[in-house]
Amino acid sequence: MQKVIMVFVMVIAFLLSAPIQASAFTNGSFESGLAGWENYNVDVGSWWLPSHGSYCVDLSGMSAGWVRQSFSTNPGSTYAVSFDMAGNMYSSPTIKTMVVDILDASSVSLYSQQYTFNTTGWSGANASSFNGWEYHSLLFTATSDITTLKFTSLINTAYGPSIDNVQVYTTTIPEPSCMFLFVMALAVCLFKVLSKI
Ligand SMILES: [Ca+2]
Repeated sequence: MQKVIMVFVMVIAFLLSAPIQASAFTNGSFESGLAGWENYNVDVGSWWLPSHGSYCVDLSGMSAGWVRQSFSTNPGSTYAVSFDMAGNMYSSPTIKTMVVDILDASSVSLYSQQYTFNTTGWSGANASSFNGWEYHSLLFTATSDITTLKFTSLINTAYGPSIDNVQVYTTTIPEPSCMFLFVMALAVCLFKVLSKI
């Protein structure tokens, strides 16, 4: 029986340690510029050290801008979103603010939250060695087959909040076919273990 428990623990540990990237979400690190993102009045660059790869986004081009991306989701499934936030440290305001919105296919809000980043201690003088990125994560449950993730700057200057390394993961096993295969594999595994007890 201990072996059976061990197998269950290993399977659960595997599922928890292997989140599945949402397949339709793309270019979350902005390494391909703004490909895949609808956008308004933002800049892609490397004015400070990005958190991932060579590029990040300043959400205030000349004034407050935004980026958004729509991706496939399974209604009822829960997803995790993670991103890194910083701010344009070359000029005021010191506190950079943005809103993260998640909208379903009918533009109904599934999530809306304000985030801030304090640029104190950072400036153009030390931007090339910047390591102050702050990691954030959130969960939402999809209600339609298309969901939109949007980042909106609330800083109406050319020195706005910055994001990089946006990722969207499924946290459940949404496909019935996947679940069937998983259960079958688990059954075979258990049968082999039980046959040796
Ligand atoms: Ca990047």
